[in-house]
Amino acid sequence: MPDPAPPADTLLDAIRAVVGDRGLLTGRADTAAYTEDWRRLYQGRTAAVVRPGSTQELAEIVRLCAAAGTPIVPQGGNTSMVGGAVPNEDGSEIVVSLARLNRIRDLDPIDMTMTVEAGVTLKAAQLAAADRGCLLPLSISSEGTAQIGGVLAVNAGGNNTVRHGNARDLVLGLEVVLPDGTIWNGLRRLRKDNTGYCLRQLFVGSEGTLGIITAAVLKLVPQPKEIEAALCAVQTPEAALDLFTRFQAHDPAAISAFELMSGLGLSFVLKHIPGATLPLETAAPFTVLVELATPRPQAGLRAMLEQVLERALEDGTVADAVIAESEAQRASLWKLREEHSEGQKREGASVKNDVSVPVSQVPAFIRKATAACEALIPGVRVVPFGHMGDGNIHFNLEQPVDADPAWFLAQDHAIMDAVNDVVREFDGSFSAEHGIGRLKPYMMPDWRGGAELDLMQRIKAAIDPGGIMNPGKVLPPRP
Ligand code: 2HG
Ligand code: ZN
Repeated sequence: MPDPAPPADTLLDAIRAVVGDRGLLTGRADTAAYTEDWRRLYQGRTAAVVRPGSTQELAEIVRLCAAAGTPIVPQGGNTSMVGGAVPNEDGSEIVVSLARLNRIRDLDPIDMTMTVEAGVTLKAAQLAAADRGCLLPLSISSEGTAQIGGVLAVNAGGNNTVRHGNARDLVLGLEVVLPDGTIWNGLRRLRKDNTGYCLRQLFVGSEGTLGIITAAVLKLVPQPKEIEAALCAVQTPEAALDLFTRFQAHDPAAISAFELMSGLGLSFVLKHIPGATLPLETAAPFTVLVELATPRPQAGLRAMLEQVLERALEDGTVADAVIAESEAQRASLWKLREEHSEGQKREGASVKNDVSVPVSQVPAFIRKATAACEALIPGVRVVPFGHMGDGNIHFNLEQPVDADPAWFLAQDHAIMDAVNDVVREFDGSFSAEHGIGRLKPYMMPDWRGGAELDLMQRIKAAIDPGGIMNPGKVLPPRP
């Protein structure tokens, strides 16, 4: 069991000897930013934030903590939606920030791979790939802050899953510091490598509970030669699905994103985010942002987009549409989608449900879950949005106007349970891309109980027998 007492001064002295003064933050003012999540739902405490400058330094730190029984909370950009990267309140846990492991070790446009350290932001990795004529096909709203280590630790999904899969689909190799301080160097960049258990996939999605990812080999793809984006107003989620199937019928491989926004979510963005403007005549109950991309030159994407939209406008499936005429316009359409979390945050307190259902069931799910939540909390404002093309909807609930935010947040389990009951009816998942963190371990027995959870607990006990890696995250306490 990890030690619940604050780390001893002798441990902190030993850590300082490894990372130096610049690698160790101890004062409350210096550590504050690392102890709470961006929504301020969790406010933890820590005696120290360690910022190692190399994998070797990190391994030494982990060895020291393992010997002392001191728990470690690994942290990247601290953008977790589920409190996965913040320490608990008793001050016993040390935060390890990966931010200084920020080198791109290698990028090979022939192998189409890049080897990136954990602290590189996703945006920086994308730009480095683009610089060499490649695309790192993973895009999430927080990519300017989120770091590769955290992105892999939660198996982030994002906007391009419909085309390129989730983070785990892009990982060829990993370097990990294990809970006893051993460095596992699995940084292979092979497309084929059947050599026993696929260990890298065990760490991807484990949210720092089995070890700390320090570097990864990521797959790249050719940069698109044509990209087209359009914003389409629709009356219903059914119409959005209809539009999706029309693009699928033309060329499913060309759809790089198909994002849904509710009128309410969009109104929060327009109200709270400076510079956000709606290039459509009127706001609709739902809006789709569709993006098509292809690495083939002269593939005729624009013609295809126009053809599908003309037909949909004619038959009323789409009420209004605008096609981006420049990179700047495409970016401004994406801003409307990517600022949803921020717009919602500025509007008030919200309860988030990061769920997935089969794509074909998204409209029915939205209708049923909306009815369930409105019956549960009169006046609640339902804000479903997200990655419709892969079935991942952020079924978020905004506090009723004028309600007390604390009162509303105290209903979070009741709200999440009501939504999850509907998710279950549609054979969906209660956690699509944000992970389990601190928010959802209590759901695990219900959803993944029996053999599955038992196996997870046994894997955890085998790899981290001292229980020092990100305790309290992902897995519920053993009965
Ligand atoms: C997104 O898709 C993120 O923008 C955040 O996954 C979703 O705020 C949310 O619920
Ligand atoms: Zn998302």
